[in-house]
Amino acid sequence: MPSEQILAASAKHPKPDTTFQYGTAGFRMKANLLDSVVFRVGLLASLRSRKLNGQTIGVMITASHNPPEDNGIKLVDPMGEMLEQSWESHATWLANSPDDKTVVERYHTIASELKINLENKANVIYARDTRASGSSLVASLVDALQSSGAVYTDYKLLTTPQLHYLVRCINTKGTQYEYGEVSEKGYYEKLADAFKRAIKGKTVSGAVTVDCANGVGGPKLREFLKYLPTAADGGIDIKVVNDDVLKPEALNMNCGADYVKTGQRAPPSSKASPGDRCCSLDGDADRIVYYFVNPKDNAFQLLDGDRIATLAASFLADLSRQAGLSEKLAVGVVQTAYANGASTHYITSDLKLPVVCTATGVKHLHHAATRFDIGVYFEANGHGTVLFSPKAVKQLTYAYEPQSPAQKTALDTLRALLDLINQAVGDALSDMLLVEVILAHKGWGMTEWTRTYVDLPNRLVRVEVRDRGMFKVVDAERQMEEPKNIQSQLNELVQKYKDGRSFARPSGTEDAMRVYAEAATRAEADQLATRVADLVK
Ligand code: 16G
Ligand code: ZN
Repeated sequence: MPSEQILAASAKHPKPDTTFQYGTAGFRMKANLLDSVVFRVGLLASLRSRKLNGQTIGVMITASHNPPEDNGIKLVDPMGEMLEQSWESHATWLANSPDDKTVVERYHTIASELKINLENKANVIYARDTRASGSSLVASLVDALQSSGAVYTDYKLLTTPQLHYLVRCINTKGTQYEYGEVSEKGYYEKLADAFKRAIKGKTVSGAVTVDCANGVGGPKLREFLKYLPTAADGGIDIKVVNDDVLKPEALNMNCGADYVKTGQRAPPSSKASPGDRCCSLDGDADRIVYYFVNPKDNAFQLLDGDRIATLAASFLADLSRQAGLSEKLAVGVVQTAYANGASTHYITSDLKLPVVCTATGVKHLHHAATRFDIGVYFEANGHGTVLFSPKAVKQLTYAYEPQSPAQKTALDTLRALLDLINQAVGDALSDMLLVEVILAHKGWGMTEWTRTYVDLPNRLVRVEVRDRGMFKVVDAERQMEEPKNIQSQLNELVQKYKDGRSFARPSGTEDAMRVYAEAATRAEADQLATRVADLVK
């Protein structure tokens, strides 16, 4: 009987005295607290697959840019998207069951409330990043999958986006939406082939140095290089740095996308010369930021998610115009309130494209991007991708007949990008190749890319508060509804600053408030941030 098996297996994974919550990116915390959570998420993965008639569900064990001693777990839905939001509360409920008996009871309650046929097959695949705690957490997961009778496959070490890719490939196999071959090799081959088609006839100037945060992106990028043509073969030269995965304590330490974005500086280990094109991935390779040292003034210049979004949007809108498709396909950009005001202004005023603002967290942006035919979404921190609607896919792949050789060329590039860009989730390796392709097409270096607009000085501060639960934010986190009096005071403050803008929101991953402020000068942005922080303290 599965119930007895689940009960017995659960007893091996006792819950510590902690309250868990499935947050913006699943459960994430110190790895030594996660054993019971992983077991219970495994049970939920079985339920989710059964609910969806045996479609394959993904489980990723990673804590992304967090320190090495942390870990985390998140579920991937059949098309490679994040777990449907309504299921997050089931995950939280199951994870907080006080004892094993309650685990089994709640497992059955979820099944009966959601009308899940427990006789259905359950299929689950999983992978992990390079953290030392990963393999023991995988053992807890396997206990859950076995005791709940799921069929499962261990994909060992993968980047988060690679797992999302595999889930999508499995569930689309044999349909008209077949996404790719179900293997890690299939991922490299698909992207490498798309890259070759996208870069055809163009030259990537100089090498790009990729900081892999000493995470799983390192070995995966090295493997990927075997499939990518080098510059001598009309491709790209990629220098891999910070790819030491044998020293677990090196993960995300003084390197990686989060280090670079938060500190606005290159990793101290960087040997790049002024002008060199560099980028950094995070620990599970779903985030990327670019940067370089400007040879003119030796100043560090960051090109974050906003820059990648604007670059991609301008290129895709140009291509769709050149292909003769601009009437048919609506191009738009999705950002969060953290997007630099200058980038939003550039998209609306210069590119003349619509911008939608959503709450923080990939799932919100992803969802909003599906409303465009070509929806570009990026968080400023470098999480993002471009989504093509079913209508766009149809036009690009067979319905549309180009009317001239120029239209055909643009259409071919769009088709290549459709394959190059990970449609399941933001993917640092795919995003990097996208940026490289666009720079090559535009004939741009980092200086030209930087010149598109000037970032407004900004400041982000973390504020410790007694209870962040008392803050209620609305309008894509830009307005504070509760406590009642704060927003009007915030508005008054903001009015005093030229180009001032500010908001405060409770963090979804830490017990703190975050305050963002921007203004015409550095000093004013700092001052505004401090004043707003005082308001919420
Ligand atoms: C999570 C989100 C990330 C977001 C961050 C905000 C995903 C996969 N990850 O890491 O996109 O930027 O949370 O953190 O959605 P915060 O709520 O603590 O500011
Ligand atoms: Zn990540």
